[in-house]
Amino acid sequence: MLLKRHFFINGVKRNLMVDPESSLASVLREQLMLTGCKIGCNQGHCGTCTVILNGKPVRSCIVKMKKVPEESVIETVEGLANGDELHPLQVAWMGHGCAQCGYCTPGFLMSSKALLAENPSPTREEVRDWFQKHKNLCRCTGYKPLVDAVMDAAAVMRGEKSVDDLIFKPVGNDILGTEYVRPSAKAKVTGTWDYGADMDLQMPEGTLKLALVQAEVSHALIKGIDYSEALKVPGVHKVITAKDVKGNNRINGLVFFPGYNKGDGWDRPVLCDEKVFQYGDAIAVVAADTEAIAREAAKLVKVDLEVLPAYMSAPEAMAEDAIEIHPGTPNVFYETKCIKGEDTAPLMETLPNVVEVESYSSRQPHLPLEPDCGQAYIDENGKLIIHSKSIGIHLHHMMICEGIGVAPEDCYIVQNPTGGTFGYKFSPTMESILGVCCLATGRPVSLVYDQYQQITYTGKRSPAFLKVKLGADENGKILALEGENYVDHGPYSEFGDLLTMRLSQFMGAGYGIPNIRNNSYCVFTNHAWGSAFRGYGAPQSFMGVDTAIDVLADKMGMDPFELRYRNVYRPGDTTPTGQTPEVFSLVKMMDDLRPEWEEAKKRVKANSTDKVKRGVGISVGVYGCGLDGADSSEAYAEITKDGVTIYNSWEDHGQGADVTTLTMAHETLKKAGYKPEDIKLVLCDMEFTPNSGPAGGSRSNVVTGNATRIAAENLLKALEKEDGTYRTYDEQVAAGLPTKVTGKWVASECTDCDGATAQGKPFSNYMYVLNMPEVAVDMETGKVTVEKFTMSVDCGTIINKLVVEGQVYGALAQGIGLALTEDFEDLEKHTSLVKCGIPQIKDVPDDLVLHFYETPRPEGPYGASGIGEGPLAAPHPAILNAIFNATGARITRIPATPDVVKAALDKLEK
Ligand code: MCN
Ligand code: FES
Repeated sequence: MLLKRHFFINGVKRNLMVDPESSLASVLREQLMLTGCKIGCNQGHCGTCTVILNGKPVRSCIVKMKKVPEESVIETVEGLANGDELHPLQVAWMGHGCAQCGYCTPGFLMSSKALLAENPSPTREEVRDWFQKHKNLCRCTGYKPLVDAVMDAAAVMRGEKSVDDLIFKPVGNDILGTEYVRPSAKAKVTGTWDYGADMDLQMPEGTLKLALVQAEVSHALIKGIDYSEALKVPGVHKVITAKDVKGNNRINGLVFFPGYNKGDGWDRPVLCDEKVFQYGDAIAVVAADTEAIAREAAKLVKVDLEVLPAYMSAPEAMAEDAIEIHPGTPNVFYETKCIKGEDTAPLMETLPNVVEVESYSSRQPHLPLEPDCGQAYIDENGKLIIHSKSIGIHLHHMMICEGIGVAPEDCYIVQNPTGGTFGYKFSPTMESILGVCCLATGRPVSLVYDQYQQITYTGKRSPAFLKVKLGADENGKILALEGENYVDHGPYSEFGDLLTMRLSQFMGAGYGIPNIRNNSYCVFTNHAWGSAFRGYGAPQSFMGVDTAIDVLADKMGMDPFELRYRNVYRPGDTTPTGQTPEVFSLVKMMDDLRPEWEEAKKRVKANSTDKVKRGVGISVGVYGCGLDGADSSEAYAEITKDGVTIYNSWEDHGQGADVTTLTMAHETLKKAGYKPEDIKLVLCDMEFTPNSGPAGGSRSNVVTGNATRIAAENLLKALEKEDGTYRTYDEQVAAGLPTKVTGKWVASECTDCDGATAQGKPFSNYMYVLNMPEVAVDMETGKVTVEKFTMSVDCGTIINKLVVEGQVYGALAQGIGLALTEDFEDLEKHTSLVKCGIPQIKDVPDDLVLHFYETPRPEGPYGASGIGEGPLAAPHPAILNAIFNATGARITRIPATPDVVKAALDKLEK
């Protein structure tokens, strides 16, 4: 049955025939191709699909068409601008850098429009209340810039500001360090930035839509797969299993420390053949004419399993009777020892102040609002082209070609516009499945996860069980650190050794501790596979050490700020790996922050009551920029008739690779008079762009930034005339000189860490951070609210101010989530964005204070370091330390949910 309906959509009367049971979102997207309406959760939790229906904001994914009255007025982001004239909200969104990945942007814009129609002069708190009530989530921005944008747009609409005031405009020809708006911003605020699920709808006829047949147990032997019933479903083209895979059906997990890693890296199947290793594992794929048919048919595939014991944590997998998850490789498959300075055991005996603390860092889920998705096809040259959210297109190419059975020269990966990854897309799962299915069917294929699959079947932050012992002299100088740590990496070794090495590199980082003996182990389990997550190893390390430092301060009766101050890096100190830090900025940062710390201590005390106690905490955060050792990157610069084109593969999660590629090139090219608008970008398509390495490890600003700068420099060298002026394109061609050049940069001062001692110079640049949250603890319920967060950050020269501020706010919000709410532990409970504890606007304070330091870095492009991960290294121990300051209860595990805090408070009373 269908309904005949007339709606006014963005001011135009449309006649439609609709299924009464389908959602407004699907009609807008699939029948009208108004794909500015994004699907995040399809459950009404996230607000990405917000449109205005008869004047009210609605989450269109949960509005059934039978409930949409005839002659309804529907407004979507596509109708927000007035022709070429953007709405003040759109301009404000661009001007405040609100569209990072941009996936939440259309929903927020429509929600804001409805708010301002109802209340033209809202207070900041009213804006926050509105977004909370209407369930608008953002994972990238920390929300504060969004409130700034609404306030500014409202002022414009009231006639108090000009729309021109909202956007930065360069003075002269300088954009470095400014709020220059990213090139992708306009498409993001107008709903025309097409993500993978939008491309899915645009794929031509003949494209097969894929659905996974996934394991519903965590560990099992596969005895047989019967897909005969699925094949009978009309519209099903093929069911693909491991037998159809042309290659070795394994993803190369890459062994970074051969000789120390007991596995060979080839433990992860593309499609399970012999075993299921974790819940959600892909056993088969149904390829059909539509996604709905593929999903229905997938339910009919029967898998005969012999269920094995499932080890859902490192201790369980290490039990004496535990069987090997990968037969032939021990469950504890990698160990790294950090051996720095003297033996710590005798030292600990003599030191007057010794503490030992056990703690647990959780399995944090990434929770991007855009579920994973991608497409694959054979192009006109017979090449396999894979489009996905990959944040390492060349890296993934190296990891998957052999497994899917394609010659490396016959395959290219392209990054689609991406709605956030936070690191999970360092793992090339989707890419290999797409490749296999395209080769097996000979047809274009497209696969779009729903949010449940995104949550349950993508990698997670690897939890760690940490034991840290610190020994300090009578003045509080920490002279010895000992650690024993177990990382639960799930069933796939992929990057597990590298992650565990990070614990050697960052346990004790920021503090000049001369003697370290720290053992860290990586363990296979049957819980979710460990994938990269912003901070990668640092949140685990600082959970252990910065909690222990607070315990030490308490034991010594010393102010925790002062204890840290006495220990932060000073000239002569070295990192845990024995490297000399490239700059020493922490002392100055602490000197500057001290008056605010003293003020905060007074404030929280004055505002505490018996019912709500308040406290302030402090931690130091440090993270490195780069892949270990001599990391490198490449970019191209080409002069054209219209200007200069820059090519690199700086993958954009949403962090802003476009605007900073532009700025890196422009800062050099401006010498020849080029303006930002003369520079064209070609990014992240292996067919055209060189290997710039993955956008992980906060490396790109330094490594790809340098490569881009050098490409621009090399182009100017190639164009320079004897009189110091530069040839035009026509002159260059006429002179028979090259028009396209390469820029390559290598972190040549760096060395890999030694496998036996972890000593080395792994990173050319670091980020330095101080975290100072103020919390309120409800003594009855145990609920903790972060009321204010002050953060000092040294990221070297700021390349783009909007981007850097956005990175810090966003990471800070994720840090609050990490500390208090976010988890993926219970496979039955942690199944949606909300149930996984994603911070909503009211969970993040509006009172966020940032102090930037721009200590120039000798190895950074124009003096810059990185920023992406530093602010997520250690906000969580600072929050736990603030809870202690408020209540005297010491929490040593995250997330500190109300029940965890309440239990600690109850223990205190006893
Ligand atoms: N930047 C700058 N000036 C500096 C330092 C950095 O303008 N002094 C800019 C860079 O040009 C870049 C951004 O800040 O646009 C982050 O730079 P960098 O630290 O080099 O990190 P990458 O570009 O390599 O990005 C990856 C990093 C990581 S590892 C994760 S995970 C991450 C992140 O950045 N995931 C993100 N930021 C994210 N932001 C969003 N919105 N979504 C994600 O998924
Ligand atoms: Fe809001 Fe990415 S910009 S989710």
